[in-house]
Amino acid sequence: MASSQTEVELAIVTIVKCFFDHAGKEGKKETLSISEFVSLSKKELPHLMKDVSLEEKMKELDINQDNELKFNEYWRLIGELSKKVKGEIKPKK
Ligand SMILES: [Ca+2]
Ligand SMILES: [Ca+2]
Repeated sequence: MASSQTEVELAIVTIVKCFFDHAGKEGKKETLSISEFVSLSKKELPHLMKDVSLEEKMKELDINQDNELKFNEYWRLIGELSKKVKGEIKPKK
């Protein structure tokens, strides 16, 4: 990747890489099992996910109920967490 990437571009790359790094640990390489989801949440999102029941969140995100999270299912979590962060950041006046 080019070194001229902006902070925001790098943040997006990091989010995508984070998914595949964890998804590749066991079973299907392109989806997160419950244990991969738990380790991703604990390792990469410890502050944002600290009050969240990971088993319930997994069920909520797993739209097709196959006990695996595809990228588009994981992506909804990023959307939710972004809203949570947005609530904590006040816009400049
Ligand atoms: Ca996997
Ligand atoms: Ca699924």
